[in-house]
Amino acid sequence: MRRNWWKEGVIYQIYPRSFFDSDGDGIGDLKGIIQKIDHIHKLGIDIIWLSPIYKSPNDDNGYDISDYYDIMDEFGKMTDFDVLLNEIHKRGMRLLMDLVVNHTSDEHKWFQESRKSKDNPYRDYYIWRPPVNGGPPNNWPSFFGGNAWEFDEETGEYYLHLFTRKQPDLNWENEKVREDVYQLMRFWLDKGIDGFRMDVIPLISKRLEFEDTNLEEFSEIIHKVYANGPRVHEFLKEMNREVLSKYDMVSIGEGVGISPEQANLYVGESRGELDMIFHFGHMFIDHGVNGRMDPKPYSLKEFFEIFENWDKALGNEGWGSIYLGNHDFPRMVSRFGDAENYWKESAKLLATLLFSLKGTPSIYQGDEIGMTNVDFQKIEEYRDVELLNAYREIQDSGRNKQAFLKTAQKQARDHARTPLQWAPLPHGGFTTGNPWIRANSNWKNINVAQQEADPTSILNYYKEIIQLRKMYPTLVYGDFEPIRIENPNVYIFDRKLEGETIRVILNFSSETHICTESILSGKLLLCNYSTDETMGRLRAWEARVLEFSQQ
Ligand code: TEU
Repeated sequence: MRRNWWKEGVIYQIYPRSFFDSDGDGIGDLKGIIQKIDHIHKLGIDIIWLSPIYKSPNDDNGYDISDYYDIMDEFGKMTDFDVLLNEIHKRGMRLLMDLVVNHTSDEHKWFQESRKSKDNPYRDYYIWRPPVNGGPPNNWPSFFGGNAWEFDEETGEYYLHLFTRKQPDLNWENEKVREDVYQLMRFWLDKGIDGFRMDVIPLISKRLEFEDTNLEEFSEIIHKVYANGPRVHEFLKEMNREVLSKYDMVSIGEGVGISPEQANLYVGESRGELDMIFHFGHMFIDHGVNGRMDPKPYSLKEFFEIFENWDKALGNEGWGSIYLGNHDFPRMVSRFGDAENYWKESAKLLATLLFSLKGTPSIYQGDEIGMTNVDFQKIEEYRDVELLNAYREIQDSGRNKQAFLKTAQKQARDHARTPLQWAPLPHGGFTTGNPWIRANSNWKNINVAQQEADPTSILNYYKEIIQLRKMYPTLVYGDFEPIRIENPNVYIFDRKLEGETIRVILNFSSETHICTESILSGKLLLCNYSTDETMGRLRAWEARVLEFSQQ
């Protein structure tokens, strides 16, 4: 398998709106990132993934782009971007931008033109269809509620929007669209960025018959109807030929809707398409038939098996990214750990999993200090269009709003979007103004400043385990070999490379576990408890990393 900087590096995702506000308007901005760049560098980060900063009306917080060639007003100017890129490169780090080209904003000039008339030169930049039986062309559901078609009075036709009605899908069948996309990619690559995270890229090729779907489960609809369309690989090969192959860069596909079996069609080294994939198996694990707001239980066995299936599927041919949180999901320590009873131990254990599985680790802003889900009590505190649309559907259908709000307290995307907590100051020191979204009330106890000063903090554990990963190529390139034991709450696996074995032992529970001596032998490299354990027991949420001498 080829060795690459993007396999050895660690990714840190910035959601600029909530990162740091430098001018007191309550919204994070580029100057704020510049001011805090050393927080990221000191963590040991190599690659920064920056969520969209392009001009946008923010219907979906920047994932609805109205001008790919300019910076969103609230975030600053292009000159600020140039300074940020230089500061990142000066520190030996790299920058990935978020490429959102499955759709644009309806305020993009292409769509403004497209909707003017059926013979407008931009008409075919988007997907228009006449009414069928006086209604939408089919029954496809939008990711964000309602039908995926919006009627436009001007020309009496519907346009497709898999997300909000302000995010019309681009028509990738039109080679002028593809050319314009490649052009904007070159613009940013020529400015010196180091790659793209490609938003919902498996959705760009549509099944043009636009037949009704009879599938119930939303994740099935994504997999079988929206993703992996007939020309998706043709388009990605063309993108690679026209753009990606001409730069020293990395391309990471947001792999929504891809199954393990399909992974290497996108990221196989010989495929000439993308380099890496963010897969969704574990992130959709508790999504019921109707998605995130219809949660279902799952077992740790299922959770671990997802990572094993993806590792097997990628093999030595492809490469994945390992993540447990981003701007679309609840906070990882609240979702997969025990934030109430074992906040510090479980946050560190999850970090140990994240940095020792095979694949490029990607951490999300605030997870390095164990930020938790937010304590919103009423719908007015939420900001996410996905949640607010769903709430409106609940209201219109007369369903139970309290039950919905209770589910939102576990499942909403806004949990990841509250202001990053920098200091024990109002709003966590994120802004001197009123934040666009309320800060978590626990900013006094959970913040960067406090944890920098505490050698046993989650922040300092992240620094240690990132350093460990850099010291041991076995943690990057080593084969991943799970070890089965009868206790379903304890996960053990080896990473093996050239005779060296690193063993990771994780107790995903508050129960003490008696480990057989052999499992625990080896040189202790890292443990998430500050006092060592001599009795061969694994304490609640204990993580241990051991090295076995060269065999
Ligand atoms: O996300 C697509 C996606 O799959 C997730 O949004 C998730 O499926 C969704 O939240 C359903 O629960 C990407 C971006 O990461 C997200 O922020 C955007 O809202 C979306 O695409 C549209 O651009």
